[in-house]
Amino acid sequence: DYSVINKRAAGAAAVDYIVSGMTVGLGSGSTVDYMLDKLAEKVKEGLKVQGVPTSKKTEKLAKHLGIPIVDFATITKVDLAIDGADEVDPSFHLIKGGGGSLVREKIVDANAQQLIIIIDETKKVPQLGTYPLPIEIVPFGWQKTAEAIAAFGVEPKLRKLSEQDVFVSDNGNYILDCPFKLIEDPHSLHQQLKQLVGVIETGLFTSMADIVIAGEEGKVEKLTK
Ligand code: DER
Repeated sequence: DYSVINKRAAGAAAVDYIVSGMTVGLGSGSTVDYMLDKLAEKVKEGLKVQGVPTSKKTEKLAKHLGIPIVDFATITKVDLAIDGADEVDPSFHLIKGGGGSLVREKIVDANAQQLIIIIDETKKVPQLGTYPLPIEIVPFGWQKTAEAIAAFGVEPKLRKLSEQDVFVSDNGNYILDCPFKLIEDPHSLHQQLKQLVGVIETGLFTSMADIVIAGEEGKVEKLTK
């Protein structure tokens, strides 16, 4: 299907920005997984990189593919981070967190000199909000935190793996998916949500992305701000 071709094309194009000696933030999600396939090929051909994974899932796949991994605590800087997104608006503000890795993604992405976002073109939107905003919260008293978020006129939904199993992030927290529908001012909404007791991080990544690579019909469109 087209989205696989487009995600693969975007992932491959992002790898061209990696030069030997770089420390690279490795995002999470299916588009990044395709990027890792391509990166592994380049590593086999001699490219020297060390990867900083943004999830246990990415770490496992990167190791399986032979991509060197470094402990984030030991490195001084991330030269380049490559990550996916659920929505991208014309100002390059993002909604992320569909895969549940938004906290580690935001920490690594925020510490990168440059952030490249790889998507298939269906993620491009005129305004953020159609995709329910993921918000990572402390499990203790989560219902109270959900009520505080509901005061913003949204119905937060606790992310579950199944009827019985609540989703738990790599950091041991819960995620609420919040269908805001239309987000007029992503940065201001993020700031208001972030201040609520019990909220750890939101999936609003504002003013962070430098380059967006969108796969469309197998080609790639490279957008810079
Ligand atoms: O969870 C995330 O933020 C991921 O980047 C994710 O949203 C992108 O997922 P995809 O590449 O599988 O579409």
